[in-house]
Amino acid sequence: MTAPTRDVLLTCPLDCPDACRLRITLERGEDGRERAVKLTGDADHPYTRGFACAKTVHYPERQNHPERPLSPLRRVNAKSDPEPQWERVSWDEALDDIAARLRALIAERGARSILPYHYAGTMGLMEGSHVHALWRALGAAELEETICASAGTEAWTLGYGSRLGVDPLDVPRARLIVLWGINSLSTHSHLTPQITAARKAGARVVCVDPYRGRTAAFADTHLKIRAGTDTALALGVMHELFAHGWTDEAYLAEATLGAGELRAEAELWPPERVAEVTGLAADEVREFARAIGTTRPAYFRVGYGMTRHENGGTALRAVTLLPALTGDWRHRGGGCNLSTSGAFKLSRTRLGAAHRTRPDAPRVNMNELADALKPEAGFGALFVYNCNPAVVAPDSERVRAGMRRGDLLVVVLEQVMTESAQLADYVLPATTFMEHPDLYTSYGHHWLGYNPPALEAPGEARPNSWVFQELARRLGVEEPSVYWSVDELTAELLDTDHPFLDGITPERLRAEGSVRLNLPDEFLPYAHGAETPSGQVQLAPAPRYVPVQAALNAEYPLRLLTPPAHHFLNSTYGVLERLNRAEGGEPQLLLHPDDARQAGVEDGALARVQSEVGEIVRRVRVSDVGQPGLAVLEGTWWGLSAPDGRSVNALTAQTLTDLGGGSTFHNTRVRLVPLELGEAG
Ligand SMILES: Nc1nc2c(c(=O)[nH]1)N[C@H]1C(S)=C(S)[C@@H](COP(=O)(O)OP(=O)(O)OC[C@H]3O[C@@H](n4cnc5c(=O)[nH]c(N)nc54)[C@H](O)[C@@H]3O)O[C@H]1N2
Ligand SMILES: Nc1nc2c(c(=O)[nH]1)N[C@H]1C(S)=C(S)[C@@H](COP(=O)(O)OP(=O)(O)OC[C@H]3O[C@@H](n4cnc5c(=O)[nH]c(N)nc54)[C@H](O)[C@@H]3O)O[C@H]1N2
Ligand code: SF4
Ligand SMILES: [Mo]
Repeated sequence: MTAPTRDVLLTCPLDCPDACRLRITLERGEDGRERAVKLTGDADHPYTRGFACAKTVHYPERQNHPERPLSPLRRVNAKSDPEPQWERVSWDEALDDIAARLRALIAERGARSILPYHYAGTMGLMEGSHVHALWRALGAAELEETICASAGTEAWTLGYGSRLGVDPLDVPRARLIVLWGINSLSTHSHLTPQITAARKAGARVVCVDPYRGRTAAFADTHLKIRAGTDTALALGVMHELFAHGWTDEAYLAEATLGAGELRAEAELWPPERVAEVTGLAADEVREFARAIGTTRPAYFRVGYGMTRHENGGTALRAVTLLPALTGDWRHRGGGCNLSTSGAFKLSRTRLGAAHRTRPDAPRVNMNELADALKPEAGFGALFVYNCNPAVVAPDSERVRAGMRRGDLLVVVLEQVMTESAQLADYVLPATTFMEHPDLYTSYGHHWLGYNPPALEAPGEARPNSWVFQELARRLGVEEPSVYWSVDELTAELLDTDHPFLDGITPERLRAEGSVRLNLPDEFLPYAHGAETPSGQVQLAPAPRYVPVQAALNAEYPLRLLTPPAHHFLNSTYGVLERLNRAEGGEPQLLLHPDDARQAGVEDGALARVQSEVGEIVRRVRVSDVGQPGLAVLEGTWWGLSAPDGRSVNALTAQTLTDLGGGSTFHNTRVRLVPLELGEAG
C-alpha cells in the first residue's frame, strides 16, 4: 500500500532573488505524522516555471535531518571546551533562565548591553523581519544589517531612489544582456530561461567577472576584468558613448541631472587607460561600449559581487548609470536590475517595531561583530537567529573567540546544529518555512507570497515569533506589535494606498498564495525620472575610480574572491553530505598556473592561504579561469568540510565599503605557502 500524499504550494523562504513558488509533496507516515518527501517548482507560476534549484530540491532532507535539534539544549561544559556537551531542558526552563539572565544584565548595564545578531536565513516578513520588534521594545543594541546588500542599496539609492528594476518577464525582449558582477546561473537561476528566450530571439550575452564561473562560461563574451576595477570599465564605456554620440540626449535632458559632470569624468577614461587598469584589451573595451551604444534594448543585471570591495559602492553606481546614458529605461526589456524589492510598497513603519527604534541605542555594523564581541565593547548577551556568524561573518576566528567568552550569554535559535550553535550556551529549536505561516516579498520578481503552515512542527521546534513573544512576556514588554500574529502583521503591511498594492487584500493573498503586484502592464520605472529627492536620475557627483588600499604587493600577491557556490545557499546547506559532495567534497582554491609556479604549489596539493587577518589550509586547483594574481574559493562551507576545519572567513577582514558600510568579502589579499610534506595543517 502506498502512503497517502498531498501537494502544497509554498514560497521558498531563502535569501535568493528568485523567491520560488514551490510544489512540495507531503507524505503521512505510519506514526500518523506528515513529512515533506519531495520538492519541485510550481509549473503554473510564470516566473518559477516548474523547477527548483539544484540545492533546494534537497530541502526535505535538511528538514528531516536526523541531527536536527528538536528540543531546547543547555550547554553543560565551558564554551572554551571544543567538544560541546548538552542537556535537554524544557522550554520553560530555558526561557525562564534566559529571561532571568537578561533581566539581571538589563538591571546592571542596561538593555543596550544585549546584542541581537540576525540576517536573512528566512526572508519571511514575520520570522525574518518583524521579530526584531522585541529588541527595539527593550532598547537593545541596533544591528545594522550590512553583510550583503547595503553598499549596493546605497549606490542605487543615490542614483535612482528605491530599488525598482526591469520586470524579469520583459528580459526576453532585450537584445543585449550584460551580466555584471553576478553569477546568475548559480545565484539567480530562474533568470536563465528569460535570458535563453532573449538569446533565441537574437540577443547577445556578455558577462563581466574576474573569473570564468558558470555564468561567464554560458555567456557569448566574457570580460575577465581585474577585480575591483569596474568603475574604470564603466567610465571607459561612458567615454565611448559620449564620444560616438550614442547617448540618448532627450532622455538625459528630461530624466537626469548631472550629465555634464559625468561626461567630464568619462573624458578622462579613453579605452587605453581602461585597459591598463582593468587588464582587458583596449579593443575589448571599445567593442563592449559599441555593443552597449548601438543595441536597444540593453538589459544590465548587476549583482552584489562587485560591491564586495573597498570601492564597491562606487563601482555599482557607475555601472548602474549606463542605462540612463543610453536611455534604455524607455525601452521595454531595457534598463537594469539590482533588486526589485523597492516595488513592494508595504506599510513598514511598525514592521519590527521600527517606530520604537531609540536614537541613543548603540549601533553595531554586523560586519564588525569580531570587534563587538571583545570584552571592552561591553556586551553581556548575544542572541543569534536566522544567521550563522561563526561561518559567514568576516574575521570568523575572532568571532568564534568572542562567542566562547565565559561571561557572554550566547543564545542561538536554529533549525540546524550550525557551528554557531556549537558555540552557544543555549540552542533553541526553530521551525522551518513549511511549519510556520509567513509572508514573503522578493528581490528578483514582483510576486508577494503567503505561506500557511503546511506541517505540524516536529518535536518541540517553535517559530522565532513564538520564542520572542514568550521572552517578551517574561521580560514585561508591553509594546503591542511584539505580540502580533501573522494575520495582524499582514493587515498592517497591506494597509496602504499605494497603487502597486491596489486590490491586494489579506483575504486575496491568503486565498491565492502568490499575487503579482499591481504594476502597469508595461512597467518602465525610470522612463521619466526617478524616486530621488530631485525626481531625476542623479548622475552627479560623477563616480571616480579609486584603487583599493589593500593593493597587491610582493608580500600579498593574490586577490582572493570568495563567491557563493552553486550547490549551497550561503551556509544553509552545509549540513547536507550530498550537496557537499556535489561541490567537490571540500573547498578548493582555484589558482592561475603562473601563480602556482611562483608559489611552488602543484595541482591537487594542500597549501596554506594567508591573509593579514588569518590563515587556512586548502587544496589547490591550477586553472586559468582568471587573470594571473587572482585566487578563488567558492562557497561559505562549514569549516568542518575543510582540511583544517576553518571557515574561509578566517581570512576576510572587517574592512567596510565606500558606501553603505558593506562587507568586502572579495577584497582580501593573500599569499600561498606550500604545506610541508607530512604536515597535517
Ligand atoms: N547557489 C547559490 N545562490 C545564491 C547564494 C548562494 O550562496 N549560493 N547566495 C544568495 C545571496 S545571499 C546573495 S547576496 C546572492 C549573491 O549572488 P551574486 O549577486 O551573484 O554575488 P556574488 O556571487 O557574491 O558575486 C557574483 C560574481 O561577482 C564576481 N565578482 C567578484 N568581484 C568582482 C569585481 O570586482 N567585479 C566584477 N565585475 N565581478 C566581481 C564574482 O566572481 C562572482 O562570480 O546570491 C544568492 N543566491
Ligand atoms: N566569504 C564570504 N562570506 C560571506 C559571503 C560571501 O560571498 N563570501 N556572503 C555573505 C552574504 S551575501 C550573506 S547574505 C551572508 C549570509 O549569511 P547568513 O544570513 O548567516 O546565511 P546562512 O549561512 O544561510 O545561515 C542562515 C541560518 O539561518 C537559519 N534559519 C533559517 N530559517 C530560520 C528560521 O526561521 N528561524 C531561525 N531561528 N533560523 C533560521 C538557517 O538554518 C541557517 O543556519 O553571508 C555572507 N558571508
Ligand atoms: S533557493 Fe532560490 S532558486 Fe532555489 S528554490 Fe529557493 S528561491 Fe528558488
Ligand atoms: Mo547575500
